[in-house]
Amino acid sequence: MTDTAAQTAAPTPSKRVFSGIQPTGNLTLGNYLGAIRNWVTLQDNSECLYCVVDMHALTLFQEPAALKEATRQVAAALIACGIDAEKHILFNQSLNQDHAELAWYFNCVARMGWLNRMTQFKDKAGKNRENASTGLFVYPNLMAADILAYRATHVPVGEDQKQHLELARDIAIKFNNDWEKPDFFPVVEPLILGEATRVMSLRDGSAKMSKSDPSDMSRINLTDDTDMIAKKIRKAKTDPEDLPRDADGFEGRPEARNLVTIYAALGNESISDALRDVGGGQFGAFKQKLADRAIAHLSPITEEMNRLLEDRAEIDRLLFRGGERAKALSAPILAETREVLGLVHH
Ligand code: AQP
Repeated sequence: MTDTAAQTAAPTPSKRVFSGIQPTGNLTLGNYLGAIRNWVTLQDNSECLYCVVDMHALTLFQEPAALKEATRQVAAALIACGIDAEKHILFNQSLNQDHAELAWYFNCVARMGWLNRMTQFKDKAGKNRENASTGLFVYPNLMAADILAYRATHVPVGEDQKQHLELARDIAIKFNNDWEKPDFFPVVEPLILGEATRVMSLRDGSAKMSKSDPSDMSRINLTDDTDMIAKKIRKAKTDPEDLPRDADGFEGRPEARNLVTIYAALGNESISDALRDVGGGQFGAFKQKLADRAIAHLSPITEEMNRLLEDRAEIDRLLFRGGERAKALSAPILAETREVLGLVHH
């Protein structure tokens, strides 16, 4: 393409949604309630791009065959949950290299001090910071690029991603200011929706439910069968008291709060409504109700996911088509960005 005018990006719709998920293992109930369920709802009134962020996964070592398999599994899970890959765009990140290019420009915009404050880097790098990959450190710059390559305006995420989205806002503002292009990149809005914005581990109410937690009993996977779901809920950590009658009674009881929050979110009700039903009862009976609700909700998803996984080539084709459509949206935005930065590109 030699004509930059022809590359001018079409006006972005007033609401364009982007969000991503790492193929680092089986999706969990936390991913589902904190993010994916909201992704599905947003499809009704917005243009949406959903991305399996395989390049983000590489910030920690991934065995190649497992990464490929997890990418297909996550794509199948998203479709099974209700993501419409025809009406909207579903793809894996590495299919569109514009993310990586824009991330480099953002590496030159974001400040060391901003990244040094990121709590997820501290959590994931642990005590051995010197040995963490540089990719893990600049992860939030790639995340900002994922979003801003499409000038997306809204990003549905769980509570844990709030700090990264603030950084994406700071990058957009600094870019627009430094190159004196007000509104070049939108200042994105996080959408943190629903009752279960931070689902906690079933073994420890103070730790986030996470797909890479070494203990499988800490989480419910979207691939778990009904017996496994029931077993994990039965064995979930609790305390010796009965359930409280109102939310104030959760003080100092993170496990009770977590299980009731999951119960409420699965039933599409508020925590106070859920407590009207189960408050004051014993954990044994409550856990049975929770297991019934979780199984009723998740079994159809698991079934559909397994059906889709019978044809992995079709999943690959679908992701590839999504990648082409994503690229068509980002290419003109990247062309404009190069022009703003002063890169010769004709
Ligand atoms: N426990 C959770 N409760 C609510 N929301 C959650 N999310 C993740 N865990 C919870 C949301 O799911 C989306 C995708 O997350 P991700 O895969 O990009 O990475 P993550 O946040 O680091 O999730 P995990 O499961 O903990 O992955 P690993 O173990 O690989 O680090 C995001 O919107 C996230 O907020």
